[in-house]
Amino acid sequence: MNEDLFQEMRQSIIDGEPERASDLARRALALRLNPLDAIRLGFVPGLDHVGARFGSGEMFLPDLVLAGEAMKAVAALLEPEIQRLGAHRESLGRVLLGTVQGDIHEIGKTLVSTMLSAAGFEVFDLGVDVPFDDFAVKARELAVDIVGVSALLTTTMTGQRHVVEALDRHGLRPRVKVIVGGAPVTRSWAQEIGADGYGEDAVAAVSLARALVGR
Ligand code: B1M
Repeated sequence: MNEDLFQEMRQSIIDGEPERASDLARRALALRLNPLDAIRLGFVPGLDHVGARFGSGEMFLPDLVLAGEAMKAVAALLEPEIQRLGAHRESLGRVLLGTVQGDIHEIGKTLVSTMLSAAGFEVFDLGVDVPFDDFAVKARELAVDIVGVSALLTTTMTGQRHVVEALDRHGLRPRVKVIVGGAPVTRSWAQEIGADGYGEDAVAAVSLARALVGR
């Protein structure tokens, strides 16, 4: 039965219909489906489909925009429930998060942010298109334990290296740990730029952050 619902979710993103997608997200909540399963198994496969078709020239920028809008509407509905499921935890540490300069992809980064706070981290989300130095300035100001840098484009993932360098220049390394993620990012890239780890998805980002603060 959930398979049919997941299929409808996937299609609502492919069709770029925020209201239909929101209705399906509400239905998932009413059915007490795990909101992360709805995201991972229902809605994200729709985004992946649109992304692949965009990459091969069969879908166009407006399709990408509409799919993104539909996904944002869904995330706004499901994220409070993800938070609620993880509420009541003690603070595990402070994390500063943002999508790197030049990059406005926010959906994955916001999911990572939600999961980290649900797991018990205090999260400061700088949003998207964050200048390299801002990560360092804010990391010092907020006395964070971890800086997380998201990048979705092969052209902007190089900015993750600049963030590591900015933290070095501000004398914050190695005390402040750096985690990187985003579709084009790999473990070997994280190693190459001197980051402390790479999260393949939001769940892996939480495990990594816990390991880095010794929890
Ligand atoms: Co863009 N886009 N986009 N886009 N977009 C991709 C990334 C692309 C792969 C599509 C494609 O061509 N197949 C392609 C990149 C190609 C490349 O560089 N190799 C691409 C392109 C080219 C572009 C533009 C350049 C298009 C143009 O203008 N010609 C443009 C760039 C704008 C810019 O940033 N400067 C652009 C714009 C957009 C929209 C604005 C329309 C929209 C974003 C809307 C928004 O965020 N508000 C959009 C979308 C929706 C996508 C796709 C379809 C979906 C991205 C997404 O939200 N995925 C994407 C194709 C794809 O990924 N299938 C694509 C769902 C999300 C849950 O996953 O973000 O991967 P993801 O996050 C995951 C993990 O990666 C990980 O955990 C998350 C949750 O599990 N993760 C972390 C992410 N950050 C992490 C940080 C961590 C740890 C883990 O630690 C800190």
